[in-house]
Amino acid sequence: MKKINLNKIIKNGKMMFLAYDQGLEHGPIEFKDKNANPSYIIEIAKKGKFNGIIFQKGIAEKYSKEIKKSKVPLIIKLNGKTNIRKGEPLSIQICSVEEALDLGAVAVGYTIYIGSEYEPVMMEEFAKIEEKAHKAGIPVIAWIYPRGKGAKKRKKSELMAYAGRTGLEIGADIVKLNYNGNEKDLAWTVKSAGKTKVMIAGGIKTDEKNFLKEVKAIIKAGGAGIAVGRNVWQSKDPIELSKKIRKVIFGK
Ligand code: FBP
Repeated sequence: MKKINLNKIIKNGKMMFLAYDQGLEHGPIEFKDKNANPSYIIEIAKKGKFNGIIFQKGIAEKYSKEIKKSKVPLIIKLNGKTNIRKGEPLSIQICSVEEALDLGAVAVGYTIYIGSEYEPVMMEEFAKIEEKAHKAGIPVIAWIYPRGKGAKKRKKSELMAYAGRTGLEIGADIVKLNYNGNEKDLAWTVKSAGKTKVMIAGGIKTDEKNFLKEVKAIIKAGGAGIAVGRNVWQSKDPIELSKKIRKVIFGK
């Protein structure tokens, strides 16, 4: 087993990634003019000094020149889905570890909906991805979102910690979670995740002040950072906001 190289995407134990897979997950409804263009997002990632940019394989391939030029580390999401299909959540693999490596990815990501009827399908795919990625020496990020029938009627705080622990148990280097807004619950989640780093998703666009307050709370509770999308690229001044986020996470 090769040593897993986290240094390309983590600095001093912290991380700040720009997520841009919402075009598939939610559709172009999330975009307005400029931010529909991946080149604009790459520019934000570069000028905003993000430690990683998260794309699906299509954008990684079509904009490979711009990504390489920006020198922002590329993270490829290996599964995905639209929000058109209804029913129990399932996100199936659409890109292999080999293809991601060929496209220049320094880490790969995969979503698991724990609690879904399809959880075993995603667990199995993740296991194969984790094995391949770790053999190649690259980190694996697990988006772990409790959803579907099984997750209903369960406490959000309990599920958040369960998601963190799941990340550790299945071999994820970083687990990406939705924050329930409670610092104590997050501190317990971080503890439950052990040596797997806990990163928080940005969520829908909110007021800048509130967002920065939340990032502060996340870091205080022991979170390693965020993978933010809409709050940054839907902002009027994404670079300025990125600088502020950076200051909260890295202190400079
Ligand atoms: P945002 O910061 O825009 O919320 O992005 C984080 C993210 O995890 C994306 O990677 C993904 O496309 C989206 O949220 C998933 O959204 P949903 O919670 O609706 O499945």
